[in-house]
Amino acid sequence: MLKFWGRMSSINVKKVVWAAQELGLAFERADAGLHFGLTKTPTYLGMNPNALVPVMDDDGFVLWESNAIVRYLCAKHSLGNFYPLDLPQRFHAERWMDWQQTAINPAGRDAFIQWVRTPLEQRDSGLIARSLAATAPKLGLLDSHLAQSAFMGGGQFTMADIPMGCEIQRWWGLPHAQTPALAYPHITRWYTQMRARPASQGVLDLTLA
Ligand SMILES: N[C@@H](CCC(=O)N[C@@H](CS)C(=O)NCC(=O)O)C(=O)O
Repeated sequence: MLKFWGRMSSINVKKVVWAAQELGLAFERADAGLHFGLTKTPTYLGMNPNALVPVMDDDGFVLWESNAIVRYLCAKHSLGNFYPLDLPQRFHAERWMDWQQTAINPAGRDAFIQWVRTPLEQRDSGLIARSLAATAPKLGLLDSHLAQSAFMGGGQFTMADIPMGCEIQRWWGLPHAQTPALAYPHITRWYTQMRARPASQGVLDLTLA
């Protein structure tokens, strides 16, 4: 049985749930993290010593790191399709998954934490301003990429669309982003397609919490 631990308010849990739904897999999910707790129990720490969500258990194979879980599931169930076999195609997709984790996500993290997780009276507007400024060039770069490419990894949907779709779901949900279609038409075109995928329901249609 495929099982995930993690709350659906986490961007990283959203990725693995969307991947499993996209692949048509039967799975269970148990809430964990933030107010759900569980992540610091000995059993959970035995699965993920980082005390973070998500964790996956696939018939005894335990894995943490959301993008690694997405890669694993796509390689296991969609080799040559969501997980490209051609090496340049595969690493084109891999590169954008790494960029999501190491470039655009850290840039936008403070704005998200401040606006969504921090009470109004404790909010640091300087942190928000710096996070917005850091994210704008990344969104510009992403928009230019999607002007040339139908999907993140090329001409078809691959594993690389999943982490970025969850990233944009989070960014578009923040209070500053009322007119993204004007500023980022190509991200908007692509994200509209992601939202229309039946398997993204229950993930990209969630409101930020
Ligand atoms: N690089 C890790 C990051 C995991 C992570 O930071 N998870 C956050 C939620 S997005 C978390 O566990 N926060 C603490 C909590 O929910 O208790 C991954 O992609 O899986």
